[in-house]
Amino acid sequence: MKISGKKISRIISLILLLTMTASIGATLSSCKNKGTVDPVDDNYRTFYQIFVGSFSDSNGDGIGDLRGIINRFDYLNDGDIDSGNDLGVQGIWLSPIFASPTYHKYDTTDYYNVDPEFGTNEDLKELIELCHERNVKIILDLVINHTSRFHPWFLKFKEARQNGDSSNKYYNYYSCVNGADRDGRSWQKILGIDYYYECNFTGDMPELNFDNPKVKEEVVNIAKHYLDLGIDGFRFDAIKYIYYGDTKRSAEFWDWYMGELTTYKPDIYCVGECWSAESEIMQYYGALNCFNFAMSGPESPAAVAAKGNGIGSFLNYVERYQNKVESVNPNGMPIQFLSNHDQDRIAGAFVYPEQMKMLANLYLLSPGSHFIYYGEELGIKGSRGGANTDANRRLAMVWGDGDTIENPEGTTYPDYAQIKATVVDQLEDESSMLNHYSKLISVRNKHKAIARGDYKAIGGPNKYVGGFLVEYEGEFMGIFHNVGLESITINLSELNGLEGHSFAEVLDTVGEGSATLEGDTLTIEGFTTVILK
Ligand code: ACG
Ligand code: CA
Repeated sequence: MKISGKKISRIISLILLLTMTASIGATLSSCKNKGTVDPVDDNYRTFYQIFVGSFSDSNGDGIGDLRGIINRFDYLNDGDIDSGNDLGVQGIWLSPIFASPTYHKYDTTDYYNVDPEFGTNEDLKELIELCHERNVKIILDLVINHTSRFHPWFLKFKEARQNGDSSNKYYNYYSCVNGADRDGRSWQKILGIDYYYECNFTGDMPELNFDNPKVKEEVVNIAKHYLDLGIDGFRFDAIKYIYYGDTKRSAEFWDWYMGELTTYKPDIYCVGECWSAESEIMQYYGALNCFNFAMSGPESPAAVAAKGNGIGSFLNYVERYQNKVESVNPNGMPIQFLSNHDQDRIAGAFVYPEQMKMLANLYLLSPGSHFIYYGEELGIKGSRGGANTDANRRLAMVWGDGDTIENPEGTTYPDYAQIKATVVDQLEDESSMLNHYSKLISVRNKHKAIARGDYKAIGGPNKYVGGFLVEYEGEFMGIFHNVGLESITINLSELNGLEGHSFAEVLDTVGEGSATLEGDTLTIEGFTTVILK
């Protein structure tokens, strides 16, 4: 059971301050007795990443919008955990929704208004309400490192610089240096003067100056505004760019920022995007959970295993990564995903759907909180291709029921290469990818240990088979995968690491085949995962 650590202790100290009496132990147990939701425990959810403009269109302009998400909510979560008719996700991440000149909206001109293409602030409120009725968390993509170059702050900043008006409030809003002081970061000249503004993405994305207390106040206010509205947390964009090249200072910023936000609302769900090596990612884990990029993409240990090239490194990786995260932050958890809007879609890396399903088993039946990129559950494809455009990674959802959603501008991915089986088709086909994902998520939800337990890797008798001994609240569970084609029979008592443990029953199987347990003899068919108690 993981209860110690920062977040809980913040709440506890709050309660302690209020009562000035109870001991920590007593406070914790009284929380539990009242059935209060433990905020750390409640964050082990399966999220769905929605690239809003490509998901569902409600008004016929071909662009996905918030009402489109509202209309499609039953698909995501129909509020009935046992219905089996929905995907059953318990959280959604919306790609940026604020006013912006681009289709992806990672460059905002107004942090306080939904882009008209996506709807209105009222639509957002309605969506938040709907989420909460269904116990679904909703987190927003918050891009605070940079704004659009058309943001009023930037226009005023530029003008103040050009006029040499250092008393202007906006003069120091953006990261800016004299021509001679430029370093290895990217800088863009301000017309007519010898000042350059920082822009590590493109000149259209000027970077804010976090040495300026007013800017820090702005970004706190933005987050608080959405927390007040009922937003449950954020996916923070580009966290390493706050002080680009200086991880220590960037991490200090996130410590401070998360401190401000969790003081305001203790139970927020936040995840940071630091697309870097593990050693750098870990430096942010004191402040917040971060995406595990190493588990994504076609060469990850999970993908290697699903392709039939050996499951061993995957097993060891999962155990090691979980330990690593928890050693940095006892309340931390891995955040797993297969591909996002910046990567070629993972389904394109697999020829056989069975392998893609196996990959889904491997990552969704692992510890932490998980993000499914919209359409991944259908096997949607999309890659940058020769035109080198990210739009190809953000293709229209394949509903198959007349949704007017279209591909984003700039798309070059050929229609013939897209999957043919739509949501409508897949709902009816018991063996579809969609039904596989739906079952997987329900299995994950049913057994709390899968997301929350401590994982110990258990190698199998050959390179296709292996799993984990998972410990949670003093009980043990077994998760075993067979990523090969052939059925296999194992004597569990002979596996290294399982000494002294025996299992009594099969709790669930997910995959192409079935599994049986008789005494210590476990038989798993090919492309199948079994969960044992
Ligand atoms: C975020 C958003 C993205 C958005 C922006 C800008 C940032 O998700 O949609 O783009 O607001 C870098 C940044 C990320 C950024 C991606 C797109 N993502 O760090 O924050 O670019 C290397 C670099 C990474 C880099 C990555 C991809 O280190 O920094 O990500 O390459 O370019 C191993 C290594 C790892 C290495 C990888 C891949 O894993 O450990 O370090 O990563 O291999 O080589 C928006 C739009 C875009 C538009 C842009 C201007 O969405 O379409 O182009 O704005
Ligand atoms: Ca629309």
